[in-house]
Amino acid sequence: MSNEHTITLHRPAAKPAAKPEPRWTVEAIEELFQLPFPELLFRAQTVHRENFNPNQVEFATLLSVKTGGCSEDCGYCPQSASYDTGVEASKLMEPEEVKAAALRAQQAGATRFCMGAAWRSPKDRDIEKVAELVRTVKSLGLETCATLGMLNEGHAEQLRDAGLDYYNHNLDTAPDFYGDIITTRDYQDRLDTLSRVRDAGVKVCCGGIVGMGENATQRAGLIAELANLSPYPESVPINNLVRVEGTPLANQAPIDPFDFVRMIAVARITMPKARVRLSAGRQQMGDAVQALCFLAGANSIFYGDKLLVTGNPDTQADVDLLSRLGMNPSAPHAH
Ligand code: SAM
Ligand code: DTB
Ligand code: SF4
Repeated sequence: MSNEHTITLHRPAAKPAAKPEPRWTVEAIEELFQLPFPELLFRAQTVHRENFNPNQVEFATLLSVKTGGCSEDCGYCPQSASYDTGVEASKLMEPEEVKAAALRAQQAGATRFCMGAAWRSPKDRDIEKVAELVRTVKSLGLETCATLGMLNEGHAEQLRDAGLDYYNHNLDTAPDFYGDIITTRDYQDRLDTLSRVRDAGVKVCCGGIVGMGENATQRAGLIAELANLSPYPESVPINNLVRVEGTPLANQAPIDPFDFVRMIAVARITMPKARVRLSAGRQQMGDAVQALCFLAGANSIFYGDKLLVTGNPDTQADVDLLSRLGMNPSAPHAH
């Protein structure tokens, strides 16, 4: 017979378990999308104000450091070698040219500089060269971001050691719609690169595109994938499809602008501390819809007259827009 008074269990003091982040179901996210517009925006604004100054927007400038000729077949992309879009393939830019562009962006007021390359996956020697570009941009005091395709073992660490702050790698759409848009890689390939980036301690920039023919559940499905990454991305770019002649999605019907605003609001509610970036598609959007996006919680834009190969509002138009709204660009971070 055991004596409960004499048996003492000496367990080590339990470590407080890390609080798991709540998981979002696709259904719960669909319910957010179905809220009346004023209710949804109120909720998004409440979350935004708990986490950010709602009057500030971050300016990030993009530069295509290696353009066109990509071996992937992403149906939205003007840089895929599979489509005739008139984009000429070029080699990787030299550090001096990139430095000059980064300086111009900084002088115009950008605080983050993002370098994009039309690669499926960079080779070891490409990573060495991009690491040099990262060192150059970082030395100017800018935040650095790169988007180079799928990374292999060790690549994220090399970029981190060169001073890379963020890696952009988008999930683009819901898992069940992915195969309709891209056939040369699968969703798991994307998730694998995202884990490599996370494990290397580089911050994650990951979002997607709306307006590719996805249905409402698939839009919620993309948000669920993003919000359930643990932790969720620090930056979430929401792109409105830029319809480029020659790509399979060139004739896709544009979405209702209010649905785009809803996407921003739902990203804000489900990822409260992330920078939600109003990304591609601003040139086609108009000032009033952009202002609604800021009210819905977007607090970052791509700043500069070009995205990677397509157009973007010119810098003066953005400065004027923020000024008309009584808003400000975020101040550069202390380095
Ligand atoms: N090749 C790398 C990759 O795909 O990860 C990096 C560059 S790629 C151009 C970066 C992202 O741009 C894509 O993931 C996609 O979300 C976005 N993008 C490309 N073409 C677009 C378009 N026409 N409209 C909106 N977003 C687009
Ligand atoms: C992101 O989500 N959008 C940017 C950035 N990340 C690299 C790219 C948008 C590209 C739009 C079409 C083009 O100019 O190629
Ligand atoms: Fe290549 Fe990136 Fe364009 Fe896809 S999105 S075709 S991977 S450059």
